[in-house]
Parts: sequence; structure tokens; C-alpha cells
Amino acid sequence: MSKKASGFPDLPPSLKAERRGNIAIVTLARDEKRNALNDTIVLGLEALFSALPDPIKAVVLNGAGENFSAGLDLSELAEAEVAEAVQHSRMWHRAFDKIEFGKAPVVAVLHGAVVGGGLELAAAAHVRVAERSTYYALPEGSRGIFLGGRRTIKQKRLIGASRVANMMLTGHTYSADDGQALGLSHYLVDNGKGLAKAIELAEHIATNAPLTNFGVIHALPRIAENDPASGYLTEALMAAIAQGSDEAKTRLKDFLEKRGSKVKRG
Ligand code: 1HE
Repeated sequence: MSKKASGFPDLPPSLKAERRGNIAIVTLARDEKRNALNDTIVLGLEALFSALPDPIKAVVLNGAGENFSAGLDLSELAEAEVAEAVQHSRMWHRAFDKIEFGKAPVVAVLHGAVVGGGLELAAAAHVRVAERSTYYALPEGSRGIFLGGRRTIKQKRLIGASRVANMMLTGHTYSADDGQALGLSHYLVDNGKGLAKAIELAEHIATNAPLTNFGVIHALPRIAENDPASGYLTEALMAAIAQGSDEAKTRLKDFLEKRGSKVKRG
């Protein structure tokens, strides 16, 4: 995809990206279909997160209108053959991998429906801010389909396979409060306050040492999945790489010479 003056690749009208300093604000802009994720949006996300401009150090991902996302665009799979459906699922895997294992940490703003593939998209982000209107559901059972966007793995880690099974089998919906207690969101805020909170968090993330952010995105989840011996080795290597950087040396010296910030009470 060609790049525009903004540095972002050309995107479809249903996906918007704007720069705000070194933050990108990415918006699912398909409110008329409740931000249902069709191939155009999923491919747009893949293109965008594959080619974030260099100055971007953190991304805020949100949805236009009253909902984050109603999940998979059901009209697109209605006629698909088995082979097409496999490729479709693999396309989602590819696109969401670019988000989760990309160049910059992603903060998602959740509100209204966070459903099916919309929950999968939210799960690909590194930090989630939920407004009180948020609700979470996996209606695959009633649609006759199955998880297709990495949730089998990812949501098992987030909320456990047994909760995923219950949501799919019974259509159980979790509220914003439930989601906060379960760890689906990290922050719970009043309606209309999510974007500002996410921007504040993204601006903080953008000030971190780049190698620490890299380690959190790329090393931390792999360490957690490694067998313990390999995990410890990966952790030691990542720690040494981060600590050995000039950036770390400067920041440590700044603190020791009373120029660095202090940790604030929660
Ligand atoms: C859609 C979709 C969609 C809305 N695909 N078109 N996801 C679902 O099973 C959720 C299905 N959607 C809903 O249950 C409801 O739309 C909502 C609760 C999210 C919102 O309700 P509401 O009353 O605000 O909106 P609406 O009137 O239902 O929808 C507005 C329009 O969006 C309408 O189209 P219109 O042409 O009649 O105006 C809807 O058809 C359309 N729309 N959601 C297509 N999902 C990789 S595996 C992933 C597997 C999954 O994601 S399964 C979950 C699928």
C-alpha cells in the first residue's frame, strides 16, 4: 500500500488513522454496521499495523458510535466454502498478530458491544480501557460458527478456557464491571471518558524506553509460554539487552543523580 503525507498507508473509509504527536489514534469507522469487521477493515488493520510510521510510539484503538465492534461481518461468511473459511481465519490471525506483536503498544477503548471478533480485536491490544456501557459476548454458538480469530489461544490466557466455553455455549454476556473483575479491562471509566484516558495512557507509554516497550510486546508473552528454563534464558537475554542500551544507562544515571521521576502512589 502507498503511504500518504501522514505516513500512514492508504486506508479504506471504514478505518481512520490520525497522528497526535507520537501517538496514532485509529478508529473503526463503520458505525452503520456497528463496526462489524469485514475483510476490508481486517486487511486495513494489517496494512496499518505492518507499516506504522517511525515517530509513532503508541496507538489508541477505538470504535465510532455506540459500540467498539459487533465482531465478524456475518454477511461475508454466509456463503463461504470450507477452504475460503480457513483462509479467512488465517487472514485474521495475520492481521491481529501485526497488532499484538507490532511496533508500538496498543491501548483499546471499549464501549457498547465488544462481541465475537470484536472481543478478539480488543484482546490483541496491550491495555484495555472500558467505559461503563461495555458488554462482552461470544455469540458464535447461536450463529453456528466457531472462534476464528486467535481467541481459542488468546482468550484462554485472558479469562480461561472454561469461561470462553460458557460464553459460547450459553450466550452469557459479561458486563463492564464483570470484565474489569475478570481482567478483560485494565481501567473502567465513565461513559465518554475512555478516549481521553486511553490517550493519557498512550502518551505515558510513548515516554518509556523503546527497548522496554519492545520487551513487553515481544518477549513477555513468549517468556510466559516457554518452558521455565527457556523462559528464564529469554528473560535474562532481554533484560541484558535493555539494560545495556545507552537509553537505560542515561535513565538510571538520571535517577541516581536526582533528575529522574519518582514512582507515584496508586
Ligand atoms: C452487522 C453485524 C455483524 C450488526 N455482521 N452486520 N457478531 C454478532 O453475532 C453480533 C451481531 N450484532 C448484534 O447482535 C447487534 O447488531 C448489536 C447488539 C451489536 C447492536 O445492536 P443494534 O440494535 O445497535 O444494531 P442493529 O440494528 O442490530 O445493527 C445495525 C446494522 O448493523 C444492521 O444492518 P442494517 O443494514 O439492517 O442497518 C445489522 O445487520 C448490522 N450488523 N452487527 C454484519 N456482526 C473470526 S471469528 C469471529 C466470530 C464472530 O465475530 S461471531 C460474532 C458475530
